[in-house]
Amino acid sequence: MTTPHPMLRLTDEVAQALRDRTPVVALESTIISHGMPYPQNVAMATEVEGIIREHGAVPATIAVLDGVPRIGLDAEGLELLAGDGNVTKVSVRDLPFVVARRMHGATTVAATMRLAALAGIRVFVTGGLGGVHRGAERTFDVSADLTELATTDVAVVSAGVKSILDIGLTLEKLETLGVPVLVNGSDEFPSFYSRGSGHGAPMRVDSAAEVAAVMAAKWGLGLSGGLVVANPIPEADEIPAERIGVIIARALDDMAALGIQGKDITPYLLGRIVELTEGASLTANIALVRANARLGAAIAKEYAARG
Ligand code: PSU
Ligand code: MN
Repeated sequence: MTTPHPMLRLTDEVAQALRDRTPVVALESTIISHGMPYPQNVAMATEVEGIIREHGAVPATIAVLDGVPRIGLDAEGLELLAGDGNVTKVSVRDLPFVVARRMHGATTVAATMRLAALAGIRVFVTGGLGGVHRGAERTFDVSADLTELATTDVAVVSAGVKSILDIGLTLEKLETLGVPVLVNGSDEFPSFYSRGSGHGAPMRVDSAAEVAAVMAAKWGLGLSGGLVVANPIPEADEIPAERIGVIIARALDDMAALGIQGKDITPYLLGRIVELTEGASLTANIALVRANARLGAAIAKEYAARG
């Protein structure tokens, strides 16, 4: 293990785990501050940390507090991110500014990957990835999550990407960037609320051990960068594609009418979908994060066991 970067602050639990080579799983914080309403967001964050511990790994929720990148948060830190409406959404381009200004920031997939890698963490669990937005040929709106996956050595477990994005273009971009896209236990790439998307799985795996083997092969060959591990939502929690499709179309129309742009797009759409489904989307979202936490802990254990 390399020594964690001096600008990071690790909790004792995470620092100890990294020294002992106990499996560690990183978690992002934009999903808490901008992805779900309060207080379900803090309940979800706390529960997911518990699931990771139950499955033999140490959780490290990542955020920036008072300008300090934190690897692992206590209950107070989680509450602050969940309840304070003024926490900034921080992707990679925002990190220097938020650190220099000593602000609080909730990290996206991209920024969380970067900080996790700096700390020496290789497995990261979230809900959904950012990607290529619909209409990107006009707006150029492609999430920095994709460019980060091209360069930073972290495996990211998600339930795929929401169809607020252009899933086909997102998969094309990941191919161009050389990012392996593994789908756990399915021949179809999942679309967050639904197990299918109409797009085939670029690569199928059926166990955490197989994922760990692909991670080891990739980095062993000197192929730097991340991996997408897409874990379809459990069947019992799925929202049928037709039903959520109508809701997403309506949310996109509402967004256009309000003229929302740039980094506010994803948080607006996530919030609007919760409103339009009267909370049903939130229940599904929490269920899929739980499932991802179980898979992520298992992958971290398998990867650690390879030595
Ligand atoms: N998609 C989701 N839930 C989320 C996000 C995306 O289904 O919470 C968050 C993640 O933090 C992701 C970020 O990294 O939104 C992407 O934002 P943007 O599209 O602005 O890059
Ligand atoms: Mn964007």
